[in-house]
Amino acid sequence: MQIVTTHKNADFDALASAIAATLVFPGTLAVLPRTLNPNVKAFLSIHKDLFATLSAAEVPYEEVERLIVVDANCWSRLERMEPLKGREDLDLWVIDHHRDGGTISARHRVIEEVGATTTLLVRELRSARKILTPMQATLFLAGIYEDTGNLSFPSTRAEDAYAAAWLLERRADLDILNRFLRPAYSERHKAILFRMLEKARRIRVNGHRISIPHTQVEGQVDGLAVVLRMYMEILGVDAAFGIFHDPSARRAMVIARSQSDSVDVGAILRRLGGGGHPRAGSVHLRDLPPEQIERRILEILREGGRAAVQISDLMSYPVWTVAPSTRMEEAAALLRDKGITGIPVVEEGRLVGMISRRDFRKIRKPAQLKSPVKAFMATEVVTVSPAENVQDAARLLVKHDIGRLPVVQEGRMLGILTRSDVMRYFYDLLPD
Ligand SMILES: [Mn+2]
Repeated sequence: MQIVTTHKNADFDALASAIAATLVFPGTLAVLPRTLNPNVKAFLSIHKDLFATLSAAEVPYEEVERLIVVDANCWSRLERMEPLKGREDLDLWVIDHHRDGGTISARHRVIEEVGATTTLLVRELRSARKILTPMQATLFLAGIYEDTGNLSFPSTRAEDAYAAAWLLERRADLDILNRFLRPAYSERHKAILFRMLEKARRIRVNGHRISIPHTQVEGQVDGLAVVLRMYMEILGVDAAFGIFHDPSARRAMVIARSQSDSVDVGAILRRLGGGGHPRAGSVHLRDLPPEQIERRILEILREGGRAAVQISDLMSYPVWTVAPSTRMEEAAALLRDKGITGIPVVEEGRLVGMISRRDFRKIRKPAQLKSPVKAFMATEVVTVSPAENVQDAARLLVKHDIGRLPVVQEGRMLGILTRSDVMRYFYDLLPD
């Protein structure tokens, strides 16, 4: 007997990979965990008859010769597979798109960093020229779209897009797909979100804006990831770790989402025994009060140190400066010759103002070109410290609609961070 299984709380990538594996390995039965994400549950309630699936409780372990694990590489994330763990004669396969944190040592490992595990299986189906029904194509496309955020997450690879194109050629139905991929958001979710927002708190850790809300939930509530994502977006934090705890059952679930490259929530929750990828992760915990979970998350975040790239790595220096007594016409010549739009005004090494092209609009008569820059300069200058993180600096540029930020430490100007320096950071064009 050959079986394929996937992680608990199966999402579309998990379900699609499992079903695709039954086509890649003919004669294989899909064993689905009892806990499914609500979208998948809704999809299966209508399409179940089209797949031959088995529940974990029905598996005759002695008869299993081959186990294929898809979209997971940890025993703890599988349901009821312990009896197969450590069986030497088992033909064990792992097909996954997350490189680290694996605890299954399989003879056959297909682990590649693509956006969705389904992409790896679609590659096999394509090269074997398998014929898909439109319904299969739709399910596989849902798997790829869900895990890549419709091909928009940074984890997306070109191959995910090729696989998606191939599935569209095989008549994947976007109407059906959109209906099931729409996040389930109910009155109950709304009530939970409101409770979270009432107590919302932002904290700063190593320059990142983080929120770790604690919320009591009774019994099983599906789809909390949707609530957490909305919470993160409303608060405008880089990452949120939602601790949903049920005191009567003494258990808690942590769901984390990140919208910053420098906070890898999957790696953080792996340290707590969970899993995920840089932008999304989760973990189930028992007998740990929420305060203690929060403390643990904060510890791990702090150990992570600063964001890899700091402003001091990006800023330009030395910087052209003028003195407060410099005449406006000289400043104008400097702006023109150097092709820049603003110059810091410095007195004895201290930043006292900024003179930019805009300030020249205040000049009414030619004689004013002989005046010192201090008569026209802006004295309220927005600055950053060299250890600040680049994302925050980018927010300042946008918020104040300025093109450059002097980098200042203890009143001394060290350099200047321009809009193009920030662009180089976002497009990964860093100097070696
Ligand atoms: Mn996946």
